[in-house]
Amino acid sequence: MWVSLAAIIVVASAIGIGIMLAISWFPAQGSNVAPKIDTFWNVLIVVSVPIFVSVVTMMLFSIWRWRQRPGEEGLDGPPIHGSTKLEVIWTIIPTIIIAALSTYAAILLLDIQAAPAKGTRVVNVNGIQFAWNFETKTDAGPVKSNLLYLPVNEPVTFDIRSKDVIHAFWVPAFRMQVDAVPGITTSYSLTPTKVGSFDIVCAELCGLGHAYMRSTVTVLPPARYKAVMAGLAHASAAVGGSK
Ligand SMILES: [Cu+2]
Repeated sequence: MWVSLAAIIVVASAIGIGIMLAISWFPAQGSNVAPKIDTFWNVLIVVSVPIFVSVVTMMLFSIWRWRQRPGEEGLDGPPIHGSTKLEVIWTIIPTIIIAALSTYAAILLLDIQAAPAKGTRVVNVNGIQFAWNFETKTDAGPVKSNLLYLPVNEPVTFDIRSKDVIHAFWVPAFRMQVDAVPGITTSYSLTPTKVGSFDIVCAELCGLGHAYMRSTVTVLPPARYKAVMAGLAHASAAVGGSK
């Protein structure tokens, strides 16, 4: 009986892991951080699916095997006084799993939060109910815009601020997210690795217009980026000058 149960758990876990890994959970990887985050996610799947399958299998088996049959309504099971051995096992195994995953997560976090190299491009990200705006310095002058542009394969640091309530600056394709908190500057750095347009989303419920607090980041080849930024710098200067 225990052998068949173990076999069911092994087979169902393998199927479950296969299905979960086959699902594409996230948008295309758009930054150097994305593969690391996705690998971490896959590790979590491989570790957690067998636990889920084991618990559900044992629960269903117990319900079936030790269910109350007609005529047993008044009966009670034999008294149980606990099992030290079992309790030690079910404390130690989860402790090891949690400690290992936490260590992996901490190492990964330190890695993706490593200080940016000096001279890294800085984009000031400002959250406001209910929009994002972006400020950056370029060779052609300062640029202010509601759409974000970045050159591909060049590291960038986002300095994130809020003018009112707490927002969160999230580009799902980049995988990174941090709160925009009034009064302080939060930041993260990454390198966009894929040319294209990606969603920017506010990931912190910030009021009635939260769902509309979206923008787009367009990652461009460096030469194209330069041309676009020159045009925007011109426009920004014109707007500034007309005040
Ligand atoms: Cu918001």
